Amino acid sequence: MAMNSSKTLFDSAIEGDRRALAKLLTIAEEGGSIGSYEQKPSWILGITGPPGAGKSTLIDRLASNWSEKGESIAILAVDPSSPVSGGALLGDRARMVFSDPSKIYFRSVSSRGSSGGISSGVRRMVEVLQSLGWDRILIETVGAGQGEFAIASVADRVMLVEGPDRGDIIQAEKAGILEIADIIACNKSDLPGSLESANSIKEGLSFSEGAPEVVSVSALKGSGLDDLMERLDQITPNPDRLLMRSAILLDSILADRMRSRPSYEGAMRAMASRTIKPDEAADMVEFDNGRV
Ligand SMILES: Nc1nc2c(ncn2[C@@H]2O[C@H](COP(=O)(O)OP(=O)(O)OP(=O)(O)O)[C@@H](O)[C@H]2O)c(=O)[nH]1
Ligand SMILES: [Mg+2]
Repeated sequence: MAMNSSKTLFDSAIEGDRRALAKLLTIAEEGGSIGSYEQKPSWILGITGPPGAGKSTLIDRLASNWSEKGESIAILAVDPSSPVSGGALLGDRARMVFSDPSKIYFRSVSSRGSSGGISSGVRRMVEVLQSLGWDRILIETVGAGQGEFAIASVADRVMLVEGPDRGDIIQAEKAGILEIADIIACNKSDLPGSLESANSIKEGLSFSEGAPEVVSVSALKGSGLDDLMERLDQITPNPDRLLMRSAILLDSILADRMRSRPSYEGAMRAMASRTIKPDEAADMVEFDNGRV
């Protein structure tokens, strides 16, 4: 029994046993208890953006560069095997072979499997990685919906990765991701349309106070990375963004808790059958000892 206890797994993981680490993360992801350990200070970056923008390629570059400086990097990639992104997971694994394996850990996080919602699963996994003393923890999520924002908001800084020809789109999305991102990396600067995209994003942001920084990079060619790394280390928390991210994460935790209440299903069905009004359905969801 002792072999399977969290304490033993924790000790093994801290000694560099990757299977123990993987098991520990699975326990955390599924909502199990891993005991309470001291959370060492880590640097946590959320990376989000549209499919194929180059998030994984950029993460791999950054992780390689940081590991060369002796830092340890753990990467949590949320659902990289979604239908849209196809074989990205295999790509990620193949690329990781070239990096120093003792300093870099890659783990994909399924959008199912975590109890109480993905953002809670990711949050618990991050806590495990923090306790084990990983220097930098990176969280990759695809897309730009509330769910992805919540996952990225687990981090204490957020980078949006964009590709070429996105200037107009991102201006239209202003009220979303731009309110939570500290920095925007306009990737694929080696391709036509990328600089225009960066300029158009910058233009769109020029009137907003405390707007995120915009940096042009090419993850493929490696250009602009030193600048990006420097800026990433200099991000100072913007109070409005911190508030916004906290609200998004809190909403997501509360929503996940509500959905797990036994009375939720009945309320939802009653509302769908139009026998009661939405507010009445909401009233049907029962709280537990005054808690959501
Ligand atoms: N030309 C060019 N291609 C790039 C660059 N960065 C990434 N790519 C290519 O873009 C494609 C998608 O890259 P990924 O790193 O998998 O993108 P991603 O954002 O992680 O994709 P998903 O996880 O599927 O959303 C791959 O074919 C990369 O080789 C770049 O800087 N320039
Ligand atoms: Mg990816």
